Amino acid sequence: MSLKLYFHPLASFCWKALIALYENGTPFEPHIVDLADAGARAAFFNLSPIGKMPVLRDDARDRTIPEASIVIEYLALHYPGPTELVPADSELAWQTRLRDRFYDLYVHEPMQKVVLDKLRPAGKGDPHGVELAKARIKASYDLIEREMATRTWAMGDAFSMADCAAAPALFYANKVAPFGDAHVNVADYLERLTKRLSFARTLEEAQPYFKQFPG
Ligand SMILES: N[C@@H](CCC(=O)N[C@@H](CS)C(=O)NCC(=O)O)C(=O)O
Repeated sequence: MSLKLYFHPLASFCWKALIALYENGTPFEPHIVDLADAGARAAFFNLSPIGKMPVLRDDARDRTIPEASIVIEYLALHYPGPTELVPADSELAWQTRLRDRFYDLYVHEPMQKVVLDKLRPAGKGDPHGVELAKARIKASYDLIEREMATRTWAMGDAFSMADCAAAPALFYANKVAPFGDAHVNVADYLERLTKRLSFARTLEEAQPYFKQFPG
């Protein structure tokens, strides 16, 4: 099989790539990476020296692709399917990328900050940083609330890379900074995402690992 995905089933950025692959039924060989295992960690860093997942390996083109958004861009370019993850229309494409960046930078990364803080050694936490991260997430919810009042998916009627970004970001953000009464549209959007088959499958496969999630 040409494509191999290096990932962990609990890792939120890996979900983004998995959703894209499942969305188009793109065949790939799954490689679960356990960074806690010294041998697996060394092998993974050999493939991708920054050590962040997901990483896509395409043996047919001899390419190693890090970064979830770039993995999706690569899939859209070389392995397109019925779901146009990045629209061919360049006007819609930049808008899709803008929303993808929004979900990564202003929901996903602050959510990671809150989660990773829980894993820090005692006395090494960053409560101020966590407070700022939660405020950023809440501000993002307010923006999403307005935007999703009139949309089914992040770009409107068509599911895209922006929804692949939104799904893991909102799923985990809701755990660390729960949606409030003012975020009904955000909650409804997450509900739609969890019912989308590509994300439902990703969540089902993560189920056995959820006990490792730190709160
Ligand atoms: N900017 C990267 C972020 C990837 C990322 O943060 N991956 C996490 C898992 S969700 C990871 O590999 N963490 C391991 C580590 O930092 O050691 C992307 O979009 O793919």
